Amino acid sequence: MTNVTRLFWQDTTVFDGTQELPEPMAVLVRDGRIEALQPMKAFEATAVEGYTLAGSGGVMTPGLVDCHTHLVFGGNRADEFEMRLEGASYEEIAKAGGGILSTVRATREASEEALFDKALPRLQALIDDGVTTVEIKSGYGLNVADELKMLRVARRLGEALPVRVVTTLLGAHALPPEYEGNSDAYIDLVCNEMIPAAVAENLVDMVDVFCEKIAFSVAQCERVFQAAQAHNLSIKAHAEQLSNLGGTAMAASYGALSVDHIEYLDDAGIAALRQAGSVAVILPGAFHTLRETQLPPIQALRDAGVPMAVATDCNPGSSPLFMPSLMLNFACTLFRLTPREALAGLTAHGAQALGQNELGRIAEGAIADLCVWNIQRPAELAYAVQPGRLRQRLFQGKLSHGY
Ligand code: DI6
Ligand code: FE
Repeated sequence: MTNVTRLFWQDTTVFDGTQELPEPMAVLVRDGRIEALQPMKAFEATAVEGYTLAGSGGVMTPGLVDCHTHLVFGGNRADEFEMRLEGASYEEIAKAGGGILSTVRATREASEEALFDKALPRLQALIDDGVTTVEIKSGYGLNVADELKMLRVARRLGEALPVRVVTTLLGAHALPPEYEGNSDAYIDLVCNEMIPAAVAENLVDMVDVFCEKIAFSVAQCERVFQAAQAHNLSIKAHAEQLSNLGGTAMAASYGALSVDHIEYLDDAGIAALRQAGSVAVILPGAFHTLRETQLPPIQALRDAGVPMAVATDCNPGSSPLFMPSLMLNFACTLFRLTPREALAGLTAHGAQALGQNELGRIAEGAIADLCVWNIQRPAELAYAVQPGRLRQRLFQGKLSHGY
């Protein structure tokens, strides 16, 4: 059906992706986009043909944008969870061949079908919590065939469920065992084979790296960015998560859409983000799970006007947490974001971290991904951790949850 007109009209409070609007607004959706956003009174006077979705109360927000996930993976790491509870650190486990590499073994063994079947309910959990756009990274294959297998699963997930999937090649996530002692040769593989193969199959939208002592150096990550840009792919980085290597400033100098984690970010890194217009993605789920004590420099980012996004980072090791609304709560309680900042982080700023300015907003011309929640004020979404508050969800103008 083309040219379907829908009225979405309630005396709801509207959070537009940045702020709460001063009065109830009605939204007119045509062909999957927001055509008009008007005060209720003006809207009532306009006669429009079409389907009407009516109700009262609640809070409307943009569909949530989870801009950083690793939700396709094999196996799980409950054993390492237990080891960490007994005192082992994330880095120690990684150095002993566990951590990311343990998930690499399980992911390589899994068929594409098995990976898809395991990822589907994880993605459904995000959708049930209001997500309409999700970024999914590879990074547990670490060879051409298995990285492409992961990206294919990510693409298929977006075809199977009413959600937009943005894919990211994270070949430079960890050094696979067969390249032990030869990390530059592995970076050659990422640059010269993995990226071109993913591009040839149209499987990749962005390229990410893990810039860390237990992963890749600033110089190695820089080579990956050069290869990505040679293929016109956007870039982003995991940086300053466990230590400060300066990956943020380097990524910003290449125009990274975002730099993620950043607990150890310093003033030079913040200045670089501001200058490049990059988004700072904060991941309170990983901070919580790893019982990290170094807080990201929130006040300095705020003072510098760097947009902050919030995401689940859902993955089997450092953030086995598949609930975006819990991240709103964590961002406030652990990082002292305001509820408004946290919600902007999962909507407008999450979209910005994906280079998608038509998403994560309730504004004329934006894609009509919308959620209506059974709450009275936007701050309640961050305040309480309570599944089941999603009343309605529209994906590209079509109702996919509620009635
Ligand atoms: N940082 C993270 O938090 C995830 N990847 C990364 O580079 C963790 C991935 C994992 O532990 O499996
Ligand atoms: Fe991550």
